[in-house]
Order: sequence, then C-alpha cells, then structure tokens
Amino acid sequence: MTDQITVRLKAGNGGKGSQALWRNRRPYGGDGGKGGDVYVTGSTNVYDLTALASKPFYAAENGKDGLALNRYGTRGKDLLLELPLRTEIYKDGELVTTITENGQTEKLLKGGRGDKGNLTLKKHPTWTPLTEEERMGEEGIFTLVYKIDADILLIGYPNVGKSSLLNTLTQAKAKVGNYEFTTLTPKLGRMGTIKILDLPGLIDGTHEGKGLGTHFVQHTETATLIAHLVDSSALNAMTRYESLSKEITRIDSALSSKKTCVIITKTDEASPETLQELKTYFSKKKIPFVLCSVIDTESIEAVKHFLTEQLPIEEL
Ligand SMILES: Nc1nc2c(ncn2[C@@H]2O[C@H](COP(=O)(O)OP(=O)(O)O)[C@@H](O)[C@H]2O)c(=O)[nH]1
Ligand SMILES: [Mg+2]
Repeated sequence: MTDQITVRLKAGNGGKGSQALWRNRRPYGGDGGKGGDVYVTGSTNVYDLTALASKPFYAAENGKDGLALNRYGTRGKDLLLELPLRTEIYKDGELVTTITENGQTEKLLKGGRGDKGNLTLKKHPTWTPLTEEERMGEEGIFTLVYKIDADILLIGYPNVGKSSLLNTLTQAKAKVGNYEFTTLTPKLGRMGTIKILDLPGLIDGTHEGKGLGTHFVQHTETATLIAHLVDSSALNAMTRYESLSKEITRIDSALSSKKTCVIITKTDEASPETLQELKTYFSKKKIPFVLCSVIDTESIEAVKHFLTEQLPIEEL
C-alpha cells in the first residue's frame, strides 16, 4: 500500500498560431489550441496511491499548433488523476486541497493559452503574439498524502496477534507470521460498518524512528478507539504493556489521548495464573479489557461485542 507520493505534474502548453501566408501574401494561419489542465478527482474505486506511484511525472497534453487554411489546433487533453478519498494535496509544504468526496474535482494546474494565428491577429490589430512563456502550461511538484479512515486502531508489539485478529474479525487478508514486521503497511478491515486498522508493529524507540518509524500516525486521525493488544503467552506481559503505552505517548499526543481498551490475546497459550494476574492488573487500573484467542469462536464473538460497546458514540 502506498500512502504518500511526490509527483511532478505539468499542464499542457498552448499551441503556436500559424503564420501561413496565401499566395497573395494574405495571412491565413489558424490559432493554436489551449494546453490541457491538470485535475484531481476523488474516487471510491481507488484505495491508495499505488497506481500513481509507478511514475514520477504526469503531464496533460499540449495544445496542437494552428495550421494553414485557418485551421485551429485542437485543445490538449486534460489530465485527470483519480485519488482515494481523504487524500491531502500539498505544494511547497502548503496544503492546497483535501479530497474528501466521491467525484470532487479540483483543478491543480492551468494549461497554457494557444497563440493566435496571423489571420486572427490581422482581424485584431491591437493583439500581440504570446511569448513562449505565456504559452507554457503551469507545472509543480506535489506531495499527496492518503489518510486511512478507521474507527478502531489495533496497536501492540510485533507478534501479539494483531493481523490474526483483524483477519478473524473482518474479511481482511493480512499476512500472519511468527516473526517481527510481518505487516509492513497498515491494513484496514471492516467488521460490519466498523472500520478496524491493523497498524504495523510498534517497538520501543518507534518515536525516534526505530523499526518502521512513526509514518503510520497519518492514519490514526479519525480513529476514536485504540485496542491495545497484550500477548498473554509472552513473558512480562504487564511490563510490556506499560512500556508500549509509554511509547505511544512519545509518538503522538493526539494518539495517546484517544480512548483505549485492552485485548488480551493468545489466551489458549497462557497459564491460568498469568491470565488471572492480567485480569486483576487491568481491573485495578480500570482499563476495559477482553480475553481473546483466535482459535476460540466464542471469545471472538465476545471481542466483537466488546469493541462495538467500547467504541465512543459519535455526538451529533
Ligand atoms: N496460539 C495462538 N496463536 C496466535 C493467536 N493469535 C495469533 N497467533 C500467532 O501469533 C503469531 C503472530 O501473529 P500475527 O497476527 O502475525 O501478529 P502481529 O505481528 O501482531 O500482526 C502467528 O504465528 C499467529 O499464528 C492466538 O490467539 N493463539
Ligand atoms: Mg501483523
């Protein structure tokens, strides 16, 4: 999944006017066509920026030059880039526009004007031919940032079972593996109407760029609930919970101020003592929690119910 790209975009140049002369030296050259504009449009058929990432440069078509016999050059074709909803468009570090709606179309760059042929100029003696520069289409370097729209964030150290849980709760097909950083990019799944995001494994030092770094923060904006996954089969589950909680506060203040609940994972591999310890620990801290094993369908139903209940109700 590509969630950020920088591309150079260029609108088409205007076509030259024809300076053709008839046998009796009478001007009869046609006008040049206008250069194509550059537009972006929101599309619900596009889910990230991967399709655009293959090329560093996109251009609209140039207008055609005017021709003899007063034939006009055709207008250059516009360039229309389809973007996923929730894409921010930056130019020189400034936000130009945000695409939020299906079909929302914005002009980013204007095509150059076509120059007049000598026939038009003769009819309008006060007009002067355009300079090369005036015919040029606008151009610029843009950074596009796509932000996933999620309700719940699954957060936890690598290997705690985030991707397994996402796959079980939703139709997502996130890669599962018993090694760190199986999941390199965030993966979204839908549990009914609730959108759940599996965030790539956080580690101690993520806030200073370790592991996959803090790039993922762009996808956490819309979420109202953090589900912190705690692996009950791991040693020192509580210490691990505390250090990751600390890490989250260092990564982003907006992230750490979101409502948080805990999913205690891999309960099928944990000892009853450890489970009891964890339950007591989170009860004392007044942090809502639920027990979960992906091989136990009853616990999955409980997790579904729990998450739905924990999700803050949007104020109208
Ligand atoms: N026994 C058991 N293993 C699990 C459970 N959930 C995940 N796993 C295993 O834990 C490993 C890591 O899982 P994964 O979902 O990739 O973790 P992530 O790195 O947090 O996304 C995989 O080998 C999974 O099969 C569970 O509930 N019980
Ligand atoms: Mg994973």
